[in-house]
Amino acid sequence: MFSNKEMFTETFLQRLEMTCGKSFQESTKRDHYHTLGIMIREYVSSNWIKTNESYRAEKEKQVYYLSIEFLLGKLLRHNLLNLGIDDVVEEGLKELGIELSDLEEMEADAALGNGGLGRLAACFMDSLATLDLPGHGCGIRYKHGLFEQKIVDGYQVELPEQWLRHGHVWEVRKADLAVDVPFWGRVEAINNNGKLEFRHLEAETVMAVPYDLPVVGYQTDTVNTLRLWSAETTPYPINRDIMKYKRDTELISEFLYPDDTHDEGKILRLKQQYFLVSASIRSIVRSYRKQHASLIDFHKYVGLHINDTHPVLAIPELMRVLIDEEGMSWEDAWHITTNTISYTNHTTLAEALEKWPVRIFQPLLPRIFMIVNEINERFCQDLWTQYPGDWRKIEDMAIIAHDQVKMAHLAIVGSYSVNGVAAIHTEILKQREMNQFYQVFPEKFNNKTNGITHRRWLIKSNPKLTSLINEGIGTKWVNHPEHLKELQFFQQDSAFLEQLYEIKQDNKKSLAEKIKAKTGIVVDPLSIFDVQVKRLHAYKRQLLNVLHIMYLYNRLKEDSSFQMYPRTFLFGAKASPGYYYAKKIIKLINTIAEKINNDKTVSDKLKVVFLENYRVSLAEEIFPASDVSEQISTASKEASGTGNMKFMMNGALTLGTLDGANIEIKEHVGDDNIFIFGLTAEEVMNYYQYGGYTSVDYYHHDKRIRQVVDQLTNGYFGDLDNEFEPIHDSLLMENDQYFVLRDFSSYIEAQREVGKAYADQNRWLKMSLANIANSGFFSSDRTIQQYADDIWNISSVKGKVR
Ligand code: GL4
Repeated sequence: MFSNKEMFTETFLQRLEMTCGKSFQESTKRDHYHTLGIMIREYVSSNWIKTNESYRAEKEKQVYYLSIEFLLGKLLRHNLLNLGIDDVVEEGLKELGIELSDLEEMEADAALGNGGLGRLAACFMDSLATLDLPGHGCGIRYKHGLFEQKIVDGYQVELPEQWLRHGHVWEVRKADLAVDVPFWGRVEAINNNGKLEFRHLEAETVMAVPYDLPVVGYQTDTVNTLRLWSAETTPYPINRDIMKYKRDTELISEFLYPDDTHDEGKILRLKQQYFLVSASIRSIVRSYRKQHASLIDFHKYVGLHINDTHPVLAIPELMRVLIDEEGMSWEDAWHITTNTISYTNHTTLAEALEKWPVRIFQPLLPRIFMIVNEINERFCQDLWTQYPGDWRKIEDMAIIAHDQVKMAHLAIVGSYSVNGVAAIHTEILKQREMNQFYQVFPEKFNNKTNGITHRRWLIKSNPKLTSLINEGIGTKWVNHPEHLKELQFFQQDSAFLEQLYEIKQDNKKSLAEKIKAKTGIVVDPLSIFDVQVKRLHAYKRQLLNVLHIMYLYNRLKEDSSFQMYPRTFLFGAKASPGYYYAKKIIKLINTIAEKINNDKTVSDKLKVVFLENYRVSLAEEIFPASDVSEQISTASKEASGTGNMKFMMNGALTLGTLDGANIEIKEHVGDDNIFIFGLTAEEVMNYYQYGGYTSVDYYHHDKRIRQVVDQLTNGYFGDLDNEFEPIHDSLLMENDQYFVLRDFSSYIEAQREVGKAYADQNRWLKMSLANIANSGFFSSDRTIQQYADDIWNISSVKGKVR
């Protein structure tokens, strides 16, 4: 049906009538979108079935990527591109008077994630399928994804997200594959001929129903599966208050927790975690059982990867299945489990390290708690043998201590691989945060620097740049992004650089139009588009950016001879609804924007725009139109960052600290093609450890700082009733935990360099080209190949799917 335009239009019209029960004349854009979606899903279904059949027939080892978040965004254009039918469809629809881009507007972003961690999982799905690797995703089908953000009077207001309102055309509900997940109740031990057996009695059972999405690789027949679980009531609950049972059950897959950098100590969150893990493992074991007589070789055929600690209950859950359901000994079960599970750590922020009070954990998951307890006791005994008498160390490292279950400790002890997400992050884990564990299990620790799929973040989102690259170096970079390096040959080619310039300008114009339409603010595409888009968090230091803008504004107002290249500062950020300080920063950005944008005396030099409801689909319009990529976190705090890679790939230059993957970006582009400033991670950590920083000294000794900090509270931006006092206090009274004032001067200096470099267009374009040319390393294809080779031990099945 997609082999040519004519076949496509014919089938499309037929299907439209069949699925929507309407004539073409009566039909709406939504009907068109829906029909096209169904056609595509139908088109992939035979390869989907064949992929699964071949995995079974070949007894391939398969990996399941367990993640509490998958930040997918829209799938229509992405699927068309991967299937190689985007042109046929676009042209065919045109014949019918339909614009494909209008249909894309109909699709809701699947926002089942918060930020980097969830988007990484989505990029990994794309790379796994594209590399023909047997790897699937397991997640939760939240009824409401990440909240929709509105800005009202400068403040963030959250609305429930409604992505399922019109259904989700890519999913297939598989009610027949539902599994039961038990909570609460009690455990009874039974002596069966001298062997203790455990039964979980009087549990409240939740039915987990899978919704499968096909994950289509780029120009390959491989179609993997992303299985999202939905919580439903079991048909015959016994002895219950039915309404309460229904509410409690459905709540499990109702909302995504809107924060990934905080440990949410809520029963519901723990329920979600066990729900995901238990449903996934039950269904994986069930299909495994059809192929294998026992689970004794399970680890040779199955890998379970846990994306941060949220799915760490996979460890005791697999132990439970092996012991209670398969009758294995503890030792056999432990051998299998610790050779099946691998774990990625995504943050060293203390507030994100999950800990569960025993008083919550034990009653909710009684059998799982017993197993965790046993794992802990055995681990502590081992430590005792290794460090006899060192109570202190054992207490620090225990999985359960002070009535808390420490999820990261469980993850390290129960897995065979622990990886960080950028070189510096892994070093910090090994040398500092997890050093005690590193000493006991050095062989488990390894680094896998994050990556992003260049298919979505370059080919799909920046088609003009993609064409230019293809004209320059052909298309082999598409399958082997490291070939982007060949773009370096065009460093001296002024015609090529000119085209690069034109493309960036076109993309900036489109974004400018969008900004005008959404906000009424007119921005000049000839100004520098200086962009910070990411979650709002103190450590990411949007505040440093704002203070710099205030400084520029002051200079322009006070000194008529002050020269600067015109700038447009763009922000996009959601603050977690309960994160008071982050919300204040949003209000601050909007407040200074209001004043600056309405001041005619600076309007040819400075504009500030806050883009509402930052999300995957908006990000796809922003990266191609950016000149400067703000990556200004306090060094040591951002584990990797992945936005930094998306900017780079689209030719924006990084202005950043030596944090996370910025360091590796610098190594790849070279010192001349990046702007680095601020404290190093080492310096930051030394300040934390030994002290020596007094923020008020910087306030007193630098009048630029004094001026902008005073302006937070002196009414300069309007009478706001001490609105920004908490920000002011964080800088002075609380000694500026994130070293904003410490790095201020160095940041201003780096920003000046940015302005200077941009003014020399030829120099800038060469720098921009160097960034694109060296971005191949940051493709998630490279990352996933490393996971496949070093951690999972799986290989390409290319050619096996027939
Ligand atoms: C994060 C990190 O904060 C971010 O630096 C990293 O790029 C991302 C993916 O590895 O993981 N960790 C948490 S928690 N949320 C993130 O986005």
